[in-house]
Formats: sequence, structure tokens, C-alpha cells
Amino acid sequence: MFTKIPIILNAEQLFDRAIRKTKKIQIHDRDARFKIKKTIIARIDSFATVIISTLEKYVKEFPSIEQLPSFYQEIIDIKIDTNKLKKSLGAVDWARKTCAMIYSKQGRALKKTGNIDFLKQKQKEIYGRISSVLKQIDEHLMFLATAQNIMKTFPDIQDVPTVVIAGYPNVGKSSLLRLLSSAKPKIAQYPFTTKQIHVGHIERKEKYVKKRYQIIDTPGLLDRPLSKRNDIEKQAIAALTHLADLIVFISDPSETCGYSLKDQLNMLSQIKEIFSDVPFIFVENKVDLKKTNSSHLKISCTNNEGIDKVIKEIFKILDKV
Ligand SMILES: Nc1nc2c(ncn2[C@@H]2O[C@H](COP(=O)(O)OP(=O)(O)OP(=O)(O)O)[C@@H](O)[C@H]2O)c(=O)[nH]1
Ligand SMILES: [Mg+2]
Repeated sequence: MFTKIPIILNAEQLFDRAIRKTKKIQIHDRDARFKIKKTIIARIDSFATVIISTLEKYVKEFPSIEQLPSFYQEIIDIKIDTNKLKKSLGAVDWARKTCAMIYSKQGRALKKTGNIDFLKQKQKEIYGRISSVLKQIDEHLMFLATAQNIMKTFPDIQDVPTVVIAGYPNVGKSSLLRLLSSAKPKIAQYPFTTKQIHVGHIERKEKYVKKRYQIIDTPGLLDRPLSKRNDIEKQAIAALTHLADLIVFISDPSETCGYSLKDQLNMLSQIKEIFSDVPFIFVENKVDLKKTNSSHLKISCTNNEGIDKVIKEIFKILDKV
């Protein structure tokens, strides 16, 4: 996803690239003065065209935010800042138009003159003015480069029935994703190991029909209001809001995750209320350490206990989606 966004250069890199290209240009003419004149004009032409077309490419090839699926729109806002992104794209477009104007105004005067000194002076002027426009948008170019790097890491979300795994940090969400799919998210014994959404897939053959489901591992959520949630937690909420056809909520009654079962269940009631129209499967993990007598499905990601029951339940619910 988002791999087509071009690599974005900063002002100095873009200027240097355009200058480097001009150096290779030599126009041949038997008349020495014509040769110099034509070479200068061709160099200015190449310089301006490289800058203008590159800026145009940045704006055109950046995905149009309003047209993206709502999940990506929200993730962009959380991880990048939509307003800043729009402002930066606007600034780059302004620079493209301004450079095009500088070039078209000055360019006309060049062709008419035979005065080499005048041509050289104009060349300097055009380079100088375009360079100053680029400097004015340098911070925006750098912001877009950062945004592009972040967007490259976004998961590839498909439009298929989707399970979102949620719960407190360190309860075993990523461990369950590993058991259910071929995805390999990092697992570790500290909270907030998962810092962004991870996607895995389950395929199921039923008679001759192949069905594909998407399973999403989210960062851990704490029991607190949305306004207090950090950007890592907000991504989990975005996945629940925009992607979930089914929520698998995991708790850890052994409390080896570092959080009390009471806090975990408080959060569960909150999530149940917010996503009251989405089906849930309640799962207690780490039964190898502690088993309660609740009605929740009991599993262990360490010894695979109960995993087949979770899969069965997921298929049962998703079949109705
Ligand atoms: N004993 C036991 N440990 C488990 C089980 N499942 C996971 N763990 C351990 O619990 C710790 C956390 O597992 P993760 O899968 O990383 O948990 P998570 O919910 O994805 O954690 P965050 O990404 O930090 O929110 C790891 O040390 C796992 O090895 C289980 O069933 N039994
Ligand atoms: Mg995790």
C-alpha cells in the first residue's frame, strides 16, 4: 500500500538534481554564438522543467486523502496530521505554479536576444528565483518526505470479512494472531510491543469455495477515555471503528500481563458499549497459568489449548457477515 508515492527530495536536493542534469546539455551549432545561446536556453529549459515536473509529480502522485477508505484517513490523521499534510501539498502546488510563472515570463525574453551576457544574467536570475521559491517550501518537502516514509509502513487492508483482536497490553493478542494466521508480529513480555496494526489472513476451503478472512492485531488498550488515549492506542480504536466485522476481546486472568483483571473487564464493558453493533467473542488467554469459571472461551497461546474452538467460533460468526 502507498508504495507508489515518489521519494520526496528537499529543496537543496531537488535544486542540485536539476542543475546536475543541465550540465550534461551541449547543443551543437557551427556558429559559436548560436551554440552558446542555444546551450544556455536548453539548460534553463531543462532546469525549470525538472523542477516543475517533479513538484507536479509530488502533488499528483500523493494519494488524495478524501478518496481513501476511512480507516486510512483516520490513521493518517493520527500518525501524520491531515491538516499539515494538506497544507504541505498546497505549498508544493503553489511552488510549482510560481516556478512555472517565473520560467514562462523570463523564457520568452531569452529567445529574442543574441546578447550572451544578457542570457547568462537571465540564467542566473531564473536559477536564483526558483531556488528561493524552493527554499520557501523546504519544510513542507521535508514533512512530505516523512509522511511518505510513514505511509509506506501502513498495513495493506483488504475489503474482506475482518476480525479485530483487542484487549489490554501484553495479554497475548499478537500470540493469537500468529496462531491463527501466517503473520509474524513481534511477541514480547512487555506492554505495547505492538505499536501499529498488523494484518494476517485465514483461508478456508468450503466444498469448492475458497473464503478469505482478514485478522487484525492491534496495540493494547488501557481503561481510559478516548481523549486520554495515546496515538498508539488510537490506532486500535481506528481499526475497531472502521474495520471490525467481529471483535475478539482477549483478557488475561493470570494478570501476568501486568494489569488487574478488574481493569481489563472494565475496559471490556466500555468497548462493548461503544461497539454495541459488532459481534464479540470473549476469550481468556493464558489458561495454562490461571483458569476462571466465567463463560468466556478459554485458551492458551503457549500450548494451543482452545485455539480450534476460537477458529470455529470466528467462522460461525463471519459466515453470517
Ligand atoms: N503463559 C502464557 N504466556 C503467554 C500466553 N500467550 C502469550 N503469552 C506471553 O505473554 C506475553 C505477551 O504476549 P503478546 O502476544 O506479545 O501480547 P500482546 O497482547 O500482543 O502485547 P502488546 O502488543 O504489548 O499489547 C509474551 O511474553 C507471551 O509469550 C499464554 O497462553 N500463556
Ligand atoms: Mg502485540
